[in-house]
Amino acid sequence: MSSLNFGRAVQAALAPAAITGIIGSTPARADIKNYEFQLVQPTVKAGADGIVTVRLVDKTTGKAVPDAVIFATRLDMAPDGMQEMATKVTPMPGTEPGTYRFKANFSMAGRWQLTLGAKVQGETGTVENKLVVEAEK
Ligand SMILES: [Cu+2]
Repeated sequence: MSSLNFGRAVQAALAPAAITGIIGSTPARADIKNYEFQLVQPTVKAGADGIVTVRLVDKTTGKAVPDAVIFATRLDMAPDGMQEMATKVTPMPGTEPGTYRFKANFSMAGRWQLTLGAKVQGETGTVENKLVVEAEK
């Protein structure tokens, strides 16, 4: 084996570890890691009918991704040390393709963590994101 080939073999062996180790990396091929949820607005009005809007984005194209199946949601105040302070999340119809809206009772001002799991059409695996939204009085 020439030294060049040996170098390639080592690179190939290390590649998967390198990809999982770098947060936000964008491998060239289609990959579920290329998708992420982003908050449309970082704040929400505290109260019973707070609406959080998120956009699912394909980071390789910057485009919003419609028709994802949201299968897991949790909203709690973990960012302010109140993990046990969780509230029900109700999905609402989106206002435009690629955006997803949720209604919840933001009973306390402060930082709330929205955990989302989703399946994207045509991709294996799941998108999992935690977003922090600030409830303001
Ligand atoms: Cu709280």
